[in-house]
Amino acid sequence: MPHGEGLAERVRAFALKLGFDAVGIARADRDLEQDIARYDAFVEAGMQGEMGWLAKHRDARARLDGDQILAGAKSVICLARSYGNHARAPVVADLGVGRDPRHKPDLGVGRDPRHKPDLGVGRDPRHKPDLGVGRDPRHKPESGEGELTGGIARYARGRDYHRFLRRGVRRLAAFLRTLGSADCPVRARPLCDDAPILERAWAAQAGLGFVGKNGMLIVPGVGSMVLLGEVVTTLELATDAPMTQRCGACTRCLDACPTSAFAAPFVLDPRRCVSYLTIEHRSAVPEGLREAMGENLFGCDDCQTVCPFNAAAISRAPAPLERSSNALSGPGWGGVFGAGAPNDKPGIERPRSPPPDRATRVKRELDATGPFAPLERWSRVRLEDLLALDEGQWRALSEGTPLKRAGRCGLARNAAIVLGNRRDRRALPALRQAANGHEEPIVREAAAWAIARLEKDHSACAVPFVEAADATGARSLSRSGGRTPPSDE
Ligand code: B12
Ligand code: SF4
Ligand code: SF4
Repeated sequence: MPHGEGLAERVRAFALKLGFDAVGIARADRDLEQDIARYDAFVEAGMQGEMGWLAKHRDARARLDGDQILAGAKSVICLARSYGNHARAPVVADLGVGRDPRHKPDLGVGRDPRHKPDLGVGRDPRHKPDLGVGRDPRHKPESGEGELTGGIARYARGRDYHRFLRRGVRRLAAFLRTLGSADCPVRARPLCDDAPILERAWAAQAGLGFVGKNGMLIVPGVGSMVLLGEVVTTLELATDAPMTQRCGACTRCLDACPTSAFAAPFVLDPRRCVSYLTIEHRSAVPEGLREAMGENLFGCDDCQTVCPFNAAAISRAPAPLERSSNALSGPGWGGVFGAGAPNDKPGIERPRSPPPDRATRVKRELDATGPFAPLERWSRVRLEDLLALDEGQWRALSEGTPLKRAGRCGLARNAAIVLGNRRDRRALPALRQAANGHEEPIVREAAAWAIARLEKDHSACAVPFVEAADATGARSLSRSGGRTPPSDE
C-alpha cells in the first residue's frame, strides 16, 4: 500500500530544504515503455556516435527495480537543481514548485500555451526587450566574463556540479532510510549521472517538468537550465502525475540550433550537436559542422537560451565571479601560468585567501547560483593558450571543473576551431605553432583548418587589414583604406 500524501510531502519538503528547486515522485516498479522504444530507435540509428557506453545497459534504462539499480524499488524521487541565473524564490512552496504544477497559482507559466499567442510565458518573446534571448547565440562571448567564459555552456562555468549534487541526493537517501524500521527497513540509492538511467524520461514521469521539443526537461517557473538527480527507494510513496506538453506551436529551439541537430522535434541527433562535438567526441569535428560551432568552446546552450521558459532564468544579471576556490590549488597550479607563462598575462594565481571553511562552503552551496558562478580562472586564459598547454597546466586549469571531460587535446581542438571562426588574424602565430608542433593530430589538423580560413580571408582582401582599438580598448581589424572589414559571415 502506498504511504499517504503526508509522507511524500515530508520527503518533498526535505528535498527542497536541501536546495533542490523542484521535486517529483514516480513509481519505480514499471517499464518506461514509450521511452525505451525511443531509446532503442536512438541506438539503432547509431545516434550515440562515439558514446559507446550510451548503447549499453538497456535493462537498467528500461526499469529501476532490477538488480542493476535497486532490486525491489518502489518509488523514484526526481530532483532538479537550477543553474541558470534564476534567483530562487525564498518560499518555494508559494510558487508551487514541487507540487502538481497544474494546480499552481497563475504566474503566467503553466497555462496551456496553445490557447495563448505567447507560448505560455506571458509575453511574445519576439517582442521582448533585448535580454540576449533571440540573438544569434553564435555571436558569443558574453561581455565582462572573461575570454573563455562565454564559450563555455552555463552548466559548466563553475565547479563540477557532480560533487555538489551528489551530496544533496545522498542526504535525501539518508533521510529516506531513517523512515524505515528494524522490521521494515527502507533502502535508498542516490543517483547523479552515475548510473545508466534515462533521467529525463523518469523526471517527466514524476511530473517534475515536461520534455520540450529541444529534448530538455523543462520545469515551468524554473526553466530547463536545471540538472537532474534521483533517489530510488523501496519506500512506496504517493506519486505525482506527469505534466502535459507545453511547447504549443513554438519551434524556436529547433530554428536556433546552429548545426540543425534535431532529426525531428524532441529528437536530438547528438552526432550533429555542438555539445557532443565539443565534449564527448574524441575525433576531428566534421568539417561541415565547424563553422556552425561558432564560438562554442565547451557545450552549447543555444536551444535553451531562446526558449521562452528560460526567459526568467537568463534575464538576470550574470552571477558574480567566484573569487576563491579550493580547486585552484591543483598540482602545478602556481607558476604554470605565472608571469612569463604562455600568454604573458598576470597569470592564474594561487588563491589569496585560505580555503573556505565548511560553514562557508555549505552557505555557498545553498546560495542560488554559488556552485555555478563562473570561475575566475576562465578570465585569466586566452583561447590561444589552450593550444599549447602541457599536462600540468591542463590539470591546473581543468581540475574540479566540467571541462576536464573534454580532455586537453579536445579543448585545444575546440579552441582552434573557435579561433578560426573568430577570424582574428592575431591568433595566427599560436595557430601556426599548434599546426606544426602539437603532438595530437586532431589539434594540428584543426589549427591548419583555422589558418586556412584566416589566410583565405586575407588573400580575398586587396588592402591589408590593420589592427585598431576603439575607445573601450576593444580590438578590431579594419582595412587600411578605412573601410570596415566584412562581418564574420
Ligand atoms: C548522453 C547525454 C548527452 C549527449 C546526448 C544527448 C541526447 N539527447 O541524447 C550530449 C553530449 C549531446 C548531451 C548534451 C547536453 N546535455 Co546531456 N546528457 C546525456 C546523458 C548522460 C544521457 C542521455 C541519454 O540517455 N540519451 C539517450 C536519449 C534516447 O535519451 P534522452 O536524451 O534522455 O531522451 C529521452 C526523453 O527526452 C524522451 N523523449 C524523446 N523524444 C520524445 C518525444 C516526446 C513527445 C516526449 C514527451 C519525450 C521524448 O525519450 C528519450 C528516451 O527516454 C544524460 C544523463 C542521463 N543519464 O539521462 C545527460 C543530460 C540529459 N544532459 C544534460 C544537459 C544539461 C545537457 C546540455 C544542456 C549540456 C550543454 N549545455 O551543452 C546539452 C543539451 C542538449 C539537448 N538539447 O539535449 C542534463 C539535462 C537536464 C535537463 N533539464 O533536461 C542531463 C539529464 C544530465 C543531468 N543529470 O542533469 N548530453
Ligand atoms: S545544444 Fe546546441 S547544437 Fe546541440 S541541439 Fe542544442 S542548439 Fe543544437
Ligand atoms: S523553444 Fe523549444 S522547448 Fe522551448 S517552448 Fe519553444 S519549442 Fe518548446
